Amino acid sequence: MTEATFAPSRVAPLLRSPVSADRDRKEPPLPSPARSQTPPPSPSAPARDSGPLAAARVAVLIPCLNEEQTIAGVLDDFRRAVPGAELIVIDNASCDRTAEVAALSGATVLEEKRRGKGNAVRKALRSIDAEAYLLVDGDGTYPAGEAQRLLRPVLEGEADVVIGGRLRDSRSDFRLLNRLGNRLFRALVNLMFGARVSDLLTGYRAMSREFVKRAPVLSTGFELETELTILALERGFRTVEVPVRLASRPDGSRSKIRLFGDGMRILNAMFTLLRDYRPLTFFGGAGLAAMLLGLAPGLFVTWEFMHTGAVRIPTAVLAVGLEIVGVVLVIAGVLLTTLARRFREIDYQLAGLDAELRGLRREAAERDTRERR
Ligand SMILES: Nc1nc2c(ncn2[C@@H]2O[C@H](COP(=O)(O)OP(=O)(O)O)[C@@H](O)[C@H]2O)c(=O)[nH]1
Ligand SMILES: [Mg+2]
Repeated sequence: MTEATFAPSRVAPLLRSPVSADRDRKEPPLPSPARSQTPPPSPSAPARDSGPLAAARVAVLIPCLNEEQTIAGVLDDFRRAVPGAELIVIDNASCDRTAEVAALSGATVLEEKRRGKGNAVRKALRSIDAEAYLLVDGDGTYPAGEAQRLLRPVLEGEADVVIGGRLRDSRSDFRLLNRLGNRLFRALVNLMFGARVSDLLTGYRAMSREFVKRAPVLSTGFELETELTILALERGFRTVEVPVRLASRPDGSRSKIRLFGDGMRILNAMFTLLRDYRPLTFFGGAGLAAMLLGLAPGLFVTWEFMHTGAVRIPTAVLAVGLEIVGVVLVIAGVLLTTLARRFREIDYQLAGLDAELRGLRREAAERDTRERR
């Protein structure tokens, strides 16, 4: 990996919540020993563990469904762009010869029975051990030439997630509807989570071992990218973005994303993650809305009672009902926030234990090697 392949000035940190504010830096710093010694729980500790279990330094993960036409070219490009990387194609029983072509091109082919990009990627994330992971489509639309720029901040311990953002580069070949959808979802996520993501749905991203092993990816389909982005931000992983240029699929190759079905999945994933990671925003927001809604009938019956002495019972009941629902929702939000915090503490402690265990394993392996010599 050479210095020339990386342009730090074009890396945009996604500054956001106070959780990650101290980790996001405008100037990507040089890797410093002090940072690599950051005690764990910090998910930001560079993934430099190359103990006995660590296999490859870089794993390129390529989920594929019927990409026979492009997969060989993608594999060639990435083999050249990231020499020595392990190339993994995850196939979901494609109807064409994707798996065969991939194997002939020297990739490790993983089979996943359950359809869906999320299922395929999760299988690879769980079973492959590497220091850095590069996720990319098998359709040849992402430039392999940018792979080093995405991987470098991860390998140097400067970032846990590097997003290849397609929207900043106006030359990107992006269908209008996709661009609009992406913009809408991006605006929603930025609003709901206080983030500054420029491309939520990109399929090109580099991830550290720490992120892959610690972020619970539960998506089954195309909501995967949304989940990966929100998990990185909400769990305080250092996330940066580098612009990449998207190419178009060659003639005869088809995108698997369905505008409506997958759009709904993505929207659903966003609200589910908001509910789980920001319960006060989710329930508190709904509660506040109910209370504001209840104000109209409430003020009306009060005004009427003061002027005529009469009370419309149904309107009064509606007002009181909405206020009670509102208060209950806010209380739920407060309780769930406390609970979520408790879980974060447990997660923090588990991260500490995990790092300690890895340290012990590394020491044992080093001792073994010394004794054998
Ligand atoms: N294994 C697997 N890969 C999939 C599935 N659906 C999509 N992919 C792959 O995920 C990547 C992204 O899908 P694509 O159709 O390019 O979506 P787009 O980039 O949003 O148009 C491609 O490499 C697809 O072949 C699936 O169900 N299983
Ligand atoms: Mg694609």
